[in-house]
This record gives sequence, structure tokens and C-alpha cells, in this order.
Amino acid sequence: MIHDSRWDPTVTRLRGAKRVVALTGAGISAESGVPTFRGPEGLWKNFRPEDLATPEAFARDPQLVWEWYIWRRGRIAPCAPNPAHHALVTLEQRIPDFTLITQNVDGLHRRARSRNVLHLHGTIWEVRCTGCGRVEENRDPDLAFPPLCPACGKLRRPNVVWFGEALDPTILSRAEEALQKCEILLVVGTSAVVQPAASMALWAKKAGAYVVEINLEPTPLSRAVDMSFQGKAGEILPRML
Ligand code: BJW
Repeated sequence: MIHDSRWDPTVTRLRGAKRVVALTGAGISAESGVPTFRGPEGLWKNFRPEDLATPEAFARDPQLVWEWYIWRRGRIAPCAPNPAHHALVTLEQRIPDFTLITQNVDGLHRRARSRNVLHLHGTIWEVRCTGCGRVEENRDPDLAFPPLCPACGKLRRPNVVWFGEALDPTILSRAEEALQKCEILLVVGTSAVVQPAASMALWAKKAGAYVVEINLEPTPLSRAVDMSFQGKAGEILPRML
């Protein structure tokens, strides 16, 4: 393997680091076969976010929204974690204080056995009652419509965060805390356009972290970070470790 000196500062820092955060987006699961949102093959190419990923869309046509989520569950279910997910598990085992913040709802980090995972945008494998708020795991591939709450009889929705909705304040403050104190932040496979996740690299940088981006292409963050690697997460992350 050819030695590339651009890797040295990151590799050296990772070796000595005690507090590391990884922030991941849809790109980390792309090599597992999970569709991303943006880009030529992305979900938003064929679907409009405002028709499917907003509370207004769900209020207007819950069946349409549920059909989309059931279809996505079917796409995700056969997908397995890839070398990038596994590399982050290895990193967690080496670093005393490691936090994985993910925007992904696919559950692949947990399946890979990452332990300290903060799901900023929820999970596609849970349902939440719009009446009483009860949350339950649900992996039913043929979820019948309408999915009603066994406790209060109201309609249940996917337990994800749609545009215009607030993130869980507990998860957000745990993420903020980890970003404030980390020495290194790895930003992997996110287009960095959806807030507040898109600002997290800047928060960490301001607090003194060394920020490394891994993405197939440049993003709005690329100029602001300390090091930007272009390529597949499933190739770069294992090599970096
Ligand atoms: C690879 C690769 C490989 C490919 N290797 N790389 C401030 C300014 C402007 C707007 C806002 C703002 N604050 C809030 C907003 C509004 C909005 C927002 O950000 N809009 C922007 C689009 C303009 N944000 C919100 O509404 C958020 N809520 C909020 O802030 O609430 C405030 C509030 C407070 C109090 C009361 C009420 C409200 C919520 C955002 C929720 C986002 N939800 C979704 C859907 C989740 C459920 C689901 O999955 O169905 O989350 S949208 C979608 O985008 C999903 C993703 O998590 C998110 C980010 O996408 P991501 O992960 O970056 O994926 P892609 O596809 O965009 O990019 C993939 C990248 O990977 C690409 O760069 C590729 O190059 C790369 N890649 N293969 C490495 N192998």
C-alpha cells in the first residue's frame, strides 16, 4: 500500500486520543445498499421531502407516508453493516470516551455492535403513538394500515424526526456535550445540509477539536474542516484505523 502523508496527522491524533466523536450520515450506509437522500441515486430524486418527511405530509396522507416507510424498511432489512460501520466499532473499543452521533435511521450502527450511539433523527424500526406518545420497537414487514396504538387507539407513526420537528432534547444535549469535549471529530458520509447536524462539525471545531471529513465529494463543510478525505467510507475508515 502506498504511503500517503496526508493521513499522518489524523492517524497520529487517533492513536493518542481519549475523546473521539464520529458523526455519520446516509453515505456510511451506501455501501451496504441503503439509499442516500441526495445525489443522483438519492431518495429525493424520486420523492419530494415535503410530501413524505414532514408532520404536515403525515397529517394530510398518513397512508402514503406509511407506504413509503414500509417500502424503505423493505429496502433496509436485508442490508448488513459494511467495513465503515465495523471500523467505528473497532475505534470505540480503542478510545476511552467514544460517542457515535448518527443521522441515520437504519439501525446499522447498532447491528454492527456500536454501543454508544445517539440517533439524532430516530429509528425506522420504532413506531410512536400520535396520541399517548408510547414508543415500541416494530419490524413488521407487512404493517397493516392504519397502525393503531394498543394503549389508546390513536394512529401510530414512524419514530423518526421529520423536517420542522425538534430533535429529542436529551439526545441533542448529549451530542452537544460530546462535541464540546472531543479531541477529534470524524464526519462521515453526510451532505451537511440538514440542521442542526450540519453545524455540529463547526461547534466541535470552535471548541478545539481536530475535524476530519470523509465523503465521496466536497460538501459545504470541506473548506472548514482540518482534513477532508474524498472516497468511500468503507475503504477510508478501515485503512485509517
Ligand atoms: C458517501 C458515500 C460513501 C455517498 N462514502 N460518503 C437552520 C437553517 C436552515 C434550515 C433549518 C435550520 N434549522 C432547521 C432548519 C430546517 C431543517 C433543515 O435543516 N432544512 C435544510 C434542508 C435547509 N431542519 C429541521 O427541520 C430539523 N429540525 C429542527 O432543526 O428543528 C428545530 C425546531 C426546534 C423547536 C421546535 C421545532 C423545530 C429536523 C431535520 C430532520 C431531518 N430528517 C430527515 C428524515 C429522517 C427520517 C427518515 O429517514 O425518513 O433526516 S431528512 C434526511 O436528511 C434524513 C437525514 O438524516 C438527513 C441528512 O442527510 P444525510 O445523512 O446528510 O444524507 P445525504 O443523502 O444528504 O448525503 C449523503 C452523503 O454521503 C453525500 O454527501 C454523499 O456524497 C456521501 N456518500 N456514498 C462516503 N460510500
